[in-house]
Amino acid sequence: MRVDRRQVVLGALAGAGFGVASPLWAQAGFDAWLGGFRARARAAGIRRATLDKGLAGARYLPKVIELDQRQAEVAKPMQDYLASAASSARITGGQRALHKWGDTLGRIEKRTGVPAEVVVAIWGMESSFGGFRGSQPVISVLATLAFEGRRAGRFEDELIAALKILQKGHASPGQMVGSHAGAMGHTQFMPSTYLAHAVDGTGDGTRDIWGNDPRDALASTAAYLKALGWRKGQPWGVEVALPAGFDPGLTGRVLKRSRKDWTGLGVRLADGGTLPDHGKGGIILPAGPRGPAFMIWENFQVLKGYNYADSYVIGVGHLSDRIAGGGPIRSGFPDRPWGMTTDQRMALQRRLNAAGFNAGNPDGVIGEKGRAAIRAYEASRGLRETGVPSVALLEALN
Ligand SMILES: [Ca+2]
Repeated sequence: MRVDRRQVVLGALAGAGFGVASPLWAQAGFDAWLGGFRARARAAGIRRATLDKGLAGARYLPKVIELDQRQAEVAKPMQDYLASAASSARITGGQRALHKWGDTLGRIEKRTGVPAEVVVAIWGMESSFGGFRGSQPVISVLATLAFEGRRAGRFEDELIAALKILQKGHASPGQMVGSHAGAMGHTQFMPSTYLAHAVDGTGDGTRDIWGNDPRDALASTAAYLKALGWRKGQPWGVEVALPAGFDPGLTGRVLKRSRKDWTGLGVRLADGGTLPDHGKGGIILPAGPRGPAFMIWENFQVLKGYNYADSYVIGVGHLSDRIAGGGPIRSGFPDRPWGMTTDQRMALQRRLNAAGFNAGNPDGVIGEKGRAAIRAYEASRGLRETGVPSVALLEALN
């Protein structure tokens, strides 16, 4: 209903002679949308005074929509992504942060079981250790995305959550700055995450994730991971070596086996050591069978709660290992993951989507979602379920 009303308003404005791409046209539609939003926010428990204060300076931000649409484009190759996620500057910055905030992080780790280096790695990925927390007015960002973004409903909920933060007095509208996607503070919390999981790490009664002091944000990050089910003592994942001739159809996040079974299949740690025992785990091949292989357990999924992309989780995990003194990933990366060009991988994702198997955004990265789609396709055709992308599969889907 919300979308329909918006389209009616926009349609009327377009008919009145406003150009489709005109900022004036968008601003007028946005202002009309805000009127309807106020009523829905009131119904969700936001007081009139909060709305007056919170929405006073709200404006349409065309750049936010431009960046939101750009996210859907081709993803970076995994090795480039990891080189930037765990750059030498970021590893050094993480080690410095670990030293500087060691006492705080130690207390946080004791309380939540989340290792200091994992919290610091997220801090590094999200804001370069507080250096880039974002300077966009979050209310306007969220209102723009709720008005016109790809996931309008989700962002309207986030806008209401942001207004609740104001209403509860946690922040002023001026303090609530963040990214072009509405994420706030040192570890880029969305407003709903803040409301559900932010904690006071300094003991002064505030939950300030925005200010220069990172302690509330760091404590909140660990509290969030704990709430998502973080298991103390379990790594995010470990790099493993697969024996020659290993069947890639045995890999995939959901295909879990015991340490004994994997060891029996010839799987070892990448450095040749024996596998650790953290219960049943799966093996993922983020760049296909000729690239690195990682064994993962529950904490991999916990980190996906922060950002669903496998590449993000591997980036945070690997950065945390490096900050703690670990070495680089041992395996090289293939030029063509799964033996396919980027265009072929994107075409495969599009064809799977068109055939009704959700392979996700066709960005050329066939991760666990794409592999699940392939397994579902194979099952529907009575084929052996491998989840393995290939040119032959691409052609079969034509
Ligand atoms: Ca505080």
